[in-house]
Amino acid sequence: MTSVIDPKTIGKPVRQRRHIRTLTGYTPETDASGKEKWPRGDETVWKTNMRGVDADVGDITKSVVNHVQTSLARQAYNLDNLGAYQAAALSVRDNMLVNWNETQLHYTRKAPKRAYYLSLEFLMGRTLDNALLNLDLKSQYKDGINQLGFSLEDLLEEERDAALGNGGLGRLAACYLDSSASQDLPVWGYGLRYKYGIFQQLISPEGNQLEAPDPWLDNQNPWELPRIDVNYEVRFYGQSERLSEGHGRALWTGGQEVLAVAYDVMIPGCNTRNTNNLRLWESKPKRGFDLNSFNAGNYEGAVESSNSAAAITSVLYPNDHTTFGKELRLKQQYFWTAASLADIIRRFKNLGKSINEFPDYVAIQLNDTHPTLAIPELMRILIDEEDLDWNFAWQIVTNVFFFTNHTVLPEALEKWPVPLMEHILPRHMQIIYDIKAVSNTNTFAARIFLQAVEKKFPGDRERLARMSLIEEGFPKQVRMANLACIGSRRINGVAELHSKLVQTTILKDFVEFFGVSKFGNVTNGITPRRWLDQCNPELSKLISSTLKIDKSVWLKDLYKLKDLVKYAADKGFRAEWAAIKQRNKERLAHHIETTLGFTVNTNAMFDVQIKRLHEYKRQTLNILGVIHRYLELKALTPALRKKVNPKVVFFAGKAAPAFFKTIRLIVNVARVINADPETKDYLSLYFLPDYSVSLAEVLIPASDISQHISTAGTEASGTSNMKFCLNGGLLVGTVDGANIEIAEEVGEENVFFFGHLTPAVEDLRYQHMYHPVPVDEACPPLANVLNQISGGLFGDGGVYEPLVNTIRQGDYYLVTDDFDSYIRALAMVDEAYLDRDEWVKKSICTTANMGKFSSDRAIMDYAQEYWNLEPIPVGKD
Ligand code: 26V
Repeated sequence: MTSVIDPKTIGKPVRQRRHIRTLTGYTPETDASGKEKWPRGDETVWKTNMRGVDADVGDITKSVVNHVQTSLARQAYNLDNLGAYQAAALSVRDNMLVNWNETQLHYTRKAPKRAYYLSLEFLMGRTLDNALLNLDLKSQYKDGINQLGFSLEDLLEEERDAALGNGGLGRLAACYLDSSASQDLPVWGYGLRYKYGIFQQLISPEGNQLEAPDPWLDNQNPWELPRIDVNYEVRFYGQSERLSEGHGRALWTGGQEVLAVAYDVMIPGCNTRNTNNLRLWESKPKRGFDLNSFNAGNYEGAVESSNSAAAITSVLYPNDHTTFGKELRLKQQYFWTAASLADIIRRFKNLGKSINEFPDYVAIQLNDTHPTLAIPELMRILIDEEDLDWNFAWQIVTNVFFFTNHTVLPEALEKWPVPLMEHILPRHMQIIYDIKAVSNTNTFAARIFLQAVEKKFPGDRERLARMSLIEEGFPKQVRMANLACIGSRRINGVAELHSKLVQTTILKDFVEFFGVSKFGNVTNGITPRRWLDQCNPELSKLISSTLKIDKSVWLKDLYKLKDLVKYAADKGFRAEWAAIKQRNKERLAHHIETTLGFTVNTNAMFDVQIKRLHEYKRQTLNILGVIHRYLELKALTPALRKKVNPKVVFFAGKAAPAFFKTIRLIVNVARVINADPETKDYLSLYFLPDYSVSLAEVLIPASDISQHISTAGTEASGTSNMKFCLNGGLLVGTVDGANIEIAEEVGEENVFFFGHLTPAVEDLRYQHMYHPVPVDEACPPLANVLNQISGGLFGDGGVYEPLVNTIRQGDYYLVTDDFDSYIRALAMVDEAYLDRDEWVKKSICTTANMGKFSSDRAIMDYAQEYWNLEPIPVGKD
């Protein structure tokens, strides 16, 4: 580790010195005496708001100037890009507010069934550009901002990403919010307002990952609306005393009470006035301060209790092993589910309906097991507060919740130690034991649980143990996936293969018990607004002009892209398509040059792997492949080398400590090969630090080929694969997750598949265990690569010994078994790329066939097959 960080090497964007300027192009009106009259707030509210048709450039400049002077309290002649961004954002927010208010009023009046998406992560990225596009106001703002002497492009760069997520699961939640609003569905998101999002990643000159906090709220956040008046008390610890025999009411008292305060984030739909809500909770001490302790002279105690309340929403946990068993993480989960449920119930009660109608008006989607405590929490409310009978309460609960599983990796399944649960949530632990034990002859017993299982599968003790909510051991643990499964109406996986695996592995016993109809699949999707129109505006324009349809139409019916197939035969169209890809590569190269100081060869094929680092995602396979390519290039004569396709390989992704070495290897391989005069024109490599949604928006449109190379059966879906394909990038990948369905849609001839299939994986692992074959025999080219690393070609080989030895010994994720096939697939990519005309045809056909992967399709699947929800368009009746 080093403490000396050279910004040029590690590539943190070096902030330019603030450039103070004057707002130009805006001449204030003058009154009769010649005094300047600056715009007031009430003059800057739009008259008509439907997609901003009436918002002309004059309105916009007025509104921005007004915000500079009032909301920011700054002078028009004293403004930098950050101030101008904030004023522009506040002005766009005014626009959204009108629609948002109208939408909420409309939903209240119509009283439809609503769905709530409970997710501990919402990886939103930046908002300004997305809001401008969804409101159809981008060109007006571009002109308005220009008139004021600034550039919209510069202002967009001022915004910090809202990075309240780890990766795919959080970004999926953000795409689903965009689609819910765009499809006019009454859906709200509920999450936490972390003070610090996912850590910022720095790479030291030695190639070590360094982490820094992400203080994303340091600059005022213009996109959130604090709702100090919307707050709930949440209890932790204390005692729970049963008030009756059996499974009746209990009284939970004492402990710590924390306040949950709401912050609302508006979610504008595309080409609609529907603007939904994402409600994020912040924790606060119930009383600013514990007065009792303070008065007793225990000042530290008073501060401690207020700190411990605020700590609950202070930081997003990385989703690696360090998360498990952490008291604060459990408190986060309960704090968030309790506040969200209280809010949902309050809204339902305002309808004046009886509580047994709750499932007719409310559907709650559990995004992974993180919000599973909502199940015992709703039981607690119905039994202890609403005084319902246990069976009746259970019937309501099991008709309200829906559960999405996002991984079948056993080590990723959440479990909570029983002693910790008993300590923090004593009442919920009682309820969980009640769910486990209840057995009478009514509806509940007919369905669940152990006695009912026993009845269906008499004597099958192992099955009983597997299905139990409590895993035996020291300590005993609560299995959250089992609880989510029995407490939900339906359960789904996120891609066809993954959903099958869920049903045949981790939840097999439950499928046999409940029947298969309770289990389904909703293949993930991505929003084409952000992942095509916003990140690749030139391609979006070309598509609209070619298809001769307004983008607002095809962006909401992505199957319309299919008509592009016929243009693949058109030479002129292909040339335009290729030129856009080239300009996107140059845009990426420019970004890298200005942030990292590296000059990237834009005449090369761009090969990208961007995702969290994990053994199962096999970034190691990729870097070992790069080394193999380098060694082959070195072995060629200069004349033969000239015939090789130049390639630039990009990596980006944040890592848990267990995978720091992989980053270090990538950075040090880059150092060697980028400096090798013999090969650097043919192969170069970059690790881009601090992967984020915004970086993905620059990388994805520039990619020719991207890598989705998880061991078969381990990546539930993947969603970046969809983003690359939508932007005309091809895939090299394993037969895993959504790769399979992408190939079904775009044609297998357009995907470079390799590797063993899912059913073979278990057998291979068995063979490794009982009939190990040394890597020199199993795969000589790989053995050569490993020997070069150990031999010190990329610096001290000893550093990489653990990583290299894992592979030498036949690793669990089968790098050795798939290496040959991987190298062959990459050779096929090279060959295909040589015929550029054919390549561009493949690229066009890929984009054209991505209709299925719109998150609009996915969200409508949930609405129809799970939640039973109808669109409620604003202003259409
Ligand atoms: C978490 C952990 C934590 C412990 C170590 C191993 C491990 C492996 C995976 C995970 C991820 C858990 C849930 C998750 O984020 N799943 C991702 O969800 C995406 C959206 O459905 C999907 O596209 C990704 O394939 C899936 O990994």
